[in-house]
Amino acid sequence: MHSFYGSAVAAVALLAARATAHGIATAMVHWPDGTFYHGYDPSYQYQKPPPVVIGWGIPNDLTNTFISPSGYATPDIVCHLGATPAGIAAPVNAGDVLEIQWNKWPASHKGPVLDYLANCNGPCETADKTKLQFFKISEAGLLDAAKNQWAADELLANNLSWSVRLPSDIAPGNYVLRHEMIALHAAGNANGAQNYPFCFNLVINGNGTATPTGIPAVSFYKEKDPGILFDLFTKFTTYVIPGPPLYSDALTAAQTKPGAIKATASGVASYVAPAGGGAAAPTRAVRSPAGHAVREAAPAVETPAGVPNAAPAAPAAAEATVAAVVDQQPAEPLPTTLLTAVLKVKGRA
Ligand SMILES: *[C@@H]1O[C@H](CO)[C@@H](O)[C@H](O)[C@H]1NC(C)=O
Ligand SMILES: *[C@@H]1O[C@H](CO)[C@@H](O)[C@H](O)[C@H]1NC(C)=O
Ligand SMILES: [Cu+2]
Repeated sequence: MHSFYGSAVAAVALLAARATAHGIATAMVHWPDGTFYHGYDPSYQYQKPPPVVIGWGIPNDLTNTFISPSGYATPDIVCHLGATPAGIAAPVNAGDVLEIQWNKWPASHKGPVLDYLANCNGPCETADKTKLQFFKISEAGLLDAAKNQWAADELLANNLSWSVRLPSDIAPGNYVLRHEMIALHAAGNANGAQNYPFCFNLVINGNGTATPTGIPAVSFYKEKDPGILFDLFTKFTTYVIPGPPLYSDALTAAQTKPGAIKATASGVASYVAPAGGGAAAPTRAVRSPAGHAVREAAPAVETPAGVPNAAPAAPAAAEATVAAVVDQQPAEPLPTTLLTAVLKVKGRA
């Protein structure tokens, strides 16, 4: 009996250790605005109603687990275990910096940090994750071989945060940001690497036109890739970062300690193109003098034929959603140019 009891206690202790190990990317801060967005936490499923956040849902991830190489060809590698699309998106601009915040990360879990984007080509809230075509926008692996210093160490040193800059030339639209760490402490053995991918919905505004070629996440990695089957405990001088090549116009962001948050926001609905055509002209949340975010029409985009697409007015229901996104507002005057656009959308100019 005692031995049975003892092993049961050991099993519970092991489960507890598992649940407290590893980490989740739980939030995103948009710079230069300093706007904080909650990502997803598996505990949200017990709240009634569960919070709607920009992070993809992973209610099955109750042990804070990871995806192994044996799962690389399954949909779980896309946005983590059983992930479901986020219900809202963060409005950002091409070229902006997004700071991803993790809730914890063990120092033993050395490895690379990777970021990808995929255009949902429609609302991301109903995206089929197996159809998303991702292109890599940021990668960092072994930073200093002599010191055995990795991207994961830098993330830890910066208070569990990682900054990624969006390419400035990509076409506006609804995108999924896939942020991932790969822990290599067991990767010397087959099937030993641990992937921790997490996804966030973005509405990216801007004047870019690039539509980088992507691939499905199930095609990113193979069990025997040099950056996946890798012995962290032998002598090495280089590390080959796994996955597809970096997008040619990828930009870099400085890795810094988190800056002061200026506001907390929930997010906006993905832009929905009007029936009958018209290119996606997403909207952005801006701060109105009254302290509410309002929906601003994105600049008209020239079609190849030279016909500007009309920036459609936001539907009334979406306007109401957007008006509620920014919870706290610093009192700051709205620039005149934005104010004009806002008034136009509201039909007052
Ligand atoms: C797009 O171009 C307009 C006009 O030059 C500029 O005001 C705006 O800031 C640009 N948007 C982005 C996101 O760069
Ligand atoms: C680091 O993170 C902790 C916990 O989230 C927070 O309390 C602290 O203010 C952060 N420090 C900095 C410099 O951001
Ligand atoms: Cu772990």
